[in-house]
Amino acid sequence: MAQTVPNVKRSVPNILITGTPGVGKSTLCAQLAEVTGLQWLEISKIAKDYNCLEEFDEVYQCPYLDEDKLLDGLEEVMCKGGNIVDYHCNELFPERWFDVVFVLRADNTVLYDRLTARGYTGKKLEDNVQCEIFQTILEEARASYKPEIVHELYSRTPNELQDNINRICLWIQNWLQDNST
Ligand code: DAT
Repeated sequence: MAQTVPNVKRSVPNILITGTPGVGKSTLCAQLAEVTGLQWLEISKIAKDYNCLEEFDEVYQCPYLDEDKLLDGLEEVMCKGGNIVDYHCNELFPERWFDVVFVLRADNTVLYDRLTARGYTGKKLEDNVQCEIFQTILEEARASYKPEIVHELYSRTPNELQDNINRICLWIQNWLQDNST
């Protein structure tokens, strides 16, 4: 079972960047970590490093995730704050971990091309494009976190990427001002 830990006030915020695979999470997180100095936690990689991946799902061509083990492994670092968490799902995380949630979006055609370029085919490609069409990840975020901390950001072009980084940096500045003692 994941630990239950009381919510401790952080001096630096935790940010969740979520969205359908291919919407541009890693691209944005890498640049955001560089400009802010916050720590980028790429959950897909961390799950591997913490040995949280179990047997392979042949249909979806990806391994099952041991969520409790992953969450336990992340608890300490998340309590300290200053993290940019990058993952395509969001409902598995404790709500108290995050000060803001950004859901990245892309048009279906843009996403289709990006995922095809990544080598996705068949059911995996179709399911991910449908996930974006039905805005599944946005709905999941709105159901899992206070709606006022959930923001939708389109990331279709390099200009939009830059705008999003500027917007998140501004959000961080405001948060730091509001939460300074
Ligand atoms: P994710 O981490 O959500 O799976 P990614 O960051 O790997 O997505 O991006 C998928 C591809 O799209 C990759 O080739 C980089 C490109 N990309 C990401 N954001 C973009 C943007 N705003 N404009 C143009 N291309 C972008």
